[in-house]
Amino acid sequence: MTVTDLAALAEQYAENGYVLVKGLLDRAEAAELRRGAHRLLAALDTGEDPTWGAAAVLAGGRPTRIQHLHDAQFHSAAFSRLLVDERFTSVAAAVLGGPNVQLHHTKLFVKPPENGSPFPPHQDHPFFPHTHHRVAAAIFHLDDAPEERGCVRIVPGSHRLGPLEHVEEGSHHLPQVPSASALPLPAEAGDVLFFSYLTIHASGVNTSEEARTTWLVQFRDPADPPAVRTHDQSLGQGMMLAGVDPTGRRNA
Ligand SMILES: O=C(O)CCC(=O)C(=O)O
Repeated sequence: MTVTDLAALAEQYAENGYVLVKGLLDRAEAAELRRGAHRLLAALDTGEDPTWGAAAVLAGGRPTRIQHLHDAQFHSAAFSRLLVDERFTSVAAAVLGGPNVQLHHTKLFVKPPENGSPFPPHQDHPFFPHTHHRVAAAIFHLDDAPEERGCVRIVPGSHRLGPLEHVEEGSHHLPQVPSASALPLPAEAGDVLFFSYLTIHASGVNTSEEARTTWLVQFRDPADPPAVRTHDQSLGQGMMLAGVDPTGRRNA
């Protein structure tokens, strides 16, 4: 990626609160990671279903389900390599607006076919608030995510609203924001969606016959301290993915 490309991506991110980077990984790499992701989930899935309580309304009252795994990079080196892959870290640094990128946490998601759980509209901010809001997510698409597979939806520009009051019913969400008002962002295997933790986002039910597989990486500027210590249990939190931590703060 050239410096000009990175500057253009950073500009889109600053304007809209997100940027979808097409083909950051090639399809063969995404397919290999997808196989690894499904192997990990088959071996390590605890059976715990992280479907949010408020998801049922979006699914018309039907039961839905989703599989997840924290810290895939502690189980497979392919995911560790991805965390420091320059194709990813160069964009991560560009959207944060500085050279330093620090890991917050990761989560592998598989939305199974036919009834894969949706996510209600929310910002990620209330889950792990930081002082300067220089925190962002990257969703690696390991298979195609058209709208019928429950792709991510975004409210463009909503990061400019700042932190919003969320309703907490098991999880923080924004019942006043209809999911249909968020823009669907269909993606292909290898695409990576970057968005601010202040950007309102959601995702739909997977009603298709294929699973939707994604790897979510949350990262931050190391100079942005947590406003509240939450989410500290994530393995590897504080690991530097690009640049250095100029603060000398101990993260462990
Ligand atoms: O992967 C998705 O469908 C959305 C996940 C999400 O919004 C989250 O984990 O905060």
